[in-house]
Amino acid sequence: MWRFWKSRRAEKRDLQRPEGLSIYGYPQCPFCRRVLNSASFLGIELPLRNTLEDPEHRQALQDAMGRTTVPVLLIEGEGGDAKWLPESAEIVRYLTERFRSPD
Ligand SMILES: N[C@@H](CCC(=O)N[C@@H](CS)C(=O)NCC(=O)O)C(=O)O
Repeated sequence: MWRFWKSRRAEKRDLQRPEGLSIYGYPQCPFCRRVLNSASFLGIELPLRNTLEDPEHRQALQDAMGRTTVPVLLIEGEGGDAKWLPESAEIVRYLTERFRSPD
């Protein structure tokens, strides 16, 4: 299992980049890493909007959530609607339900 996980991470080419999903957070945050690792395990790569390095991302998060706690998954729909999903466990649950391959 570990080897498989590592190889999926290494093979960036194989990772899908789903439209309309991005993660607000930063790599030093363990909860963010948990989400990014789960995404990688599921075979997807999410753009990271780094709230430590980019004041615009931090401000966007503050405006949307009223706070800057990370990680938060931004889910943007085709019609321009946006849903902000906080809490690493909830984000992992959402990604797993959406991207888990059928057994
Ligand atoms: N229960 C949250 C905890 C998230 C959390 O504590 N994030 C830290 C960074 S690792 C944070 O954003 N702290 C700053 C703040 O809450 O404003 C989760 O699982 O996502």
